[in-house]
Amino acid sequence: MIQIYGHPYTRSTRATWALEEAGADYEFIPVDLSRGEHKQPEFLKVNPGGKVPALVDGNLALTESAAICTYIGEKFPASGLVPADIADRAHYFQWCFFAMSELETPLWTMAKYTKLLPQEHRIPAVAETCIWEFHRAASVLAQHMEGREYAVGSQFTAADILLGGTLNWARKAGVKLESAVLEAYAERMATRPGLLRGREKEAQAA
Ligand SMILES: N[C@@H](CCC(=O)N[C@@H](CS)C(=O)NCC(=O)O)C(=O)O
Repeated sequence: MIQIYGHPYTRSTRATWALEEAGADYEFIPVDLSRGEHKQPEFLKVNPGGKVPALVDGNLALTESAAICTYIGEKFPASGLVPADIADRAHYFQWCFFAMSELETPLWTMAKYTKLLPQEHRIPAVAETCIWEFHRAASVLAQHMEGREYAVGSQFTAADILLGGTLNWARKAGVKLESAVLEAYAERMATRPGLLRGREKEAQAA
């Protein structure tokens, strides 16, 4: 059975969300970040990088939430999480890479430099630039999402997990989306039953 190592309300929810959308059986193994369990030898054997999520499926150990969601989509093709059509799949990768590089990076940089890095490495003043950069990327997505339900083709894919999850991260961090189209998309993603079930599973195990 697939195992997901993670912590509630982190990027591991992308993995549990994808598994719930696929209707897959899986075990959620809590790694308590607040107690430093991600830096303990037991977890470092699973992910030497010391970060969640990590997926284990038999002999396969995999890290990076976008790669994990894509693996789940390919393991369960009926889920449609990764499109079968080659052109749709090309766009799927385009939007996954966009989510991880253009959209997420400014939020992650802001979080690290304002509260996560050791005090001596923080530079709170970068927050303003990060928000500006986030809006620059979000406006590209807003233009793309005009008149669309999902980011790729006409059905939900794991690209929506990465994009929708990141937009909701912004909202939670108090960064306004400044687009009615993106607000509606983020809300549709935030209320997906698969996401709510994934969160529930993480909360129960933690
Ligand atoms: N690019 C990685 C980032 C993973 C990551 O930074 N995870 C955070 C939780 S959301 C973590 O484990 N942080 C612990 C640490 O950096 O010490 C992914 O998308 O999976």
